[in-house]
Amino acid sequence: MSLPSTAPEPLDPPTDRAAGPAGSAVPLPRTATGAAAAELAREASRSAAELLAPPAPIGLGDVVPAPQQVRPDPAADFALTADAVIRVSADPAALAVAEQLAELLRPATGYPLPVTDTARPESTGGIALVLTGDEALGAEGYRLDVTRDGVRIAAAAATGLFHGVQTLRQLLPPAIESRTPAVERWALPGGSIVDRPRFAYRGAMLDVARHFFAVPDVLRVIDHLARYKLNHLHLHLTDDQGWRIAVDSWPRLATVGGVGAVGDSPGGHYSRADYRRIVAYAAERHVTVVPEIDLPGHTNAALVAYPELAPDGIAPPPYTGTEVGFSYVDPANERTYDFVADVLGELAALTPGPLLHIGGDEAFKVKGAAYTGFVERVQRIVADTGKTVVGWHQIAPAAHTDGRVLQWWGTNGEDPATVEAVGRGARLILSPGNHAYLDMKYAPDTPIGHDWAGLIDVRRAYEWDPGTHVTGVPAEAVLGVEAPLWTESVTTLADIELLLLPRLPAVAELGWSSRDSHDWTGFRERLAGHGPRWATAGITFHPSPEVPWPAEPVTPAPADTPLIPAQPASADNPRNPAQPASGVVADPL
Ligand code: TNX
Repeated sequence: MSLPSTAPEPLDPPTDRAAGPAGSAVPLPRTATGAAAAELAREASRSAAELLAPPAPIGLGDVVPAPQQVRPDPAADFALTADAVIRVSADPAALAVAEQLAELLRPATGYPLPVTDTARPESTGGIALVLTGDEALGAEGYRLDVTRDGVRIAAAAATGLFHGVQTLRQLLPPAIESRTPAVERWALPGGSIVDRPRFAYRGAMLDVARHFFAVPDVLRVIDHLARYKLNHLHLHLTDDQGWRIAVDSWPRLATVGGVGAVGDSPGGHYSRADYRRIVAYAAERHVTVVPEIDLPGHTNAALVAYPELAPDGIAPPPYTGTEVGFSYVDPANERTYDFVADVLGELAALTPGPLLHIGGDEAFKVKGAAYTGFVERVQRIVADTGKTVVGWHQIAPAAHTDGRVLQWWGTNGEDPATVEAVGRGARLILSPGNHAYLDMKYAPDTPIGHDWAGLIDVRRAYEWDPGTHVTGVPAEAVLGVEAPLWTESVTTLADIELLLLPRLPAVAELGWSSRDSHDWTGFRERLAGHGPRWATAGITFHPSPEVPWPAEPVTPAPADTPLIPAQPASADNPRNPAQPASGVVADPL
């Protein structure tokens, strides 16, 4: 999905949602004879197209994350033509998805694709998005049927329709990602898909504290999540180097604590309006924002702004390095809890999602009972806001509270404290540092990133099972997966994308697809088809030699865009001589 600020206006936007065929401002004829003639003409053009047309170039199963059930029917390919219409159930949320679909398809096809909401949406001659009472699909599942006559996506809820639209997008040729009309046969492979996720929580984290990223960058990350059916964006809003969210009751947190970043990079913070915009943009894409205020450690920026929270009451200097574990708010000072209650209260009020993340990691200087006592009080404060608490798995020893969620970031799958907390009712989000940390380098020569948890190539990002990863934690206790992106070495949107892609789709597949579909060879082949899509959309990615990217040419990058260093072709990837997407950088947002 394009950002509103940069998306080109649809070509010839229909003024009337029931307007006529492409290029025509004339409504479809309403008489029976006229309608029959139009249908005849449509059938004739379809038959002619089929006589000349090769089969759809994409296979029905070539989707990431892998759908649960795929039944191809090669005789049922559908060609989207200029007169296609989108019909949708009469429901505001479903209608919004239909409009998003139209906005997705209009730039590249140049078709008007009028959207009509109706009590009984039909797919004939276009695409139907239908809300059904099919509870078997769950809140996020969908069914997609492609026949010669049209495409139908059915779901129990608008979220399922939205995910179905992401699948449909991947079944069209990569040129669908073009922001200007492309010459292409817009064929979809015939057959049906029935799909629903394995885990309810599928997310990524962006650290906006080490380096600050402006709102358009965050919106763009949300687009990437939505494309792969990820449904949570965790924002790491505070750390030693910067406080990134305005808090009315403690204004210096943002105005003083937000000025710096790692090195001499500029800081910044989100106003309440900025944050609301992020949350709303995410919600439109069926993504829930999970805000994190990291406590009691990782708080140097807060102490610079409010020294009264420091154990010695003295303001530390602003911190621009990358060490961890040295700062903390004073757990023995009542004022600390006023601060926590005010900050979390304001953030809860701004956040429609149910989760509030309190950090809890690497508080090396707050030990034992002081640490667990602090976490327990903060957990109660979160509960008082009506939200459910999430914390890094270090909070495991604290008492259980309703719904408590731990985020596992260990590297060896063993932690008795976590297992014990799960035994007391905690659920787990899996972010193993040595598989899911997107700030780890792919290879020794990756220009940015860390390697403290090892190198994480695409295969390593893919080859683990969230359901069995932590010894002693049953799959039922696993809420899902999240890929964190820490940003000590990440300074631009292109950096973010380089580390995200192509590993984010690997994590997305672990979160969405059933375990029996897990298959590295199949995954890397399906993933390969996304290189041309990203390149066409101007999205940077790492052209990993593990992935058999197609060698066909892609839309060239604008002349002034920096390129990511080319990866050598390798024996592992003989089909990669063409460097399909040597890091095309997006339009400035
Ligand atoms: C560990 S993982 C951290 C972060 C760093 C990250 C760098 C975790 C909860 N804490 O503070 O940014 O490593 O990879």
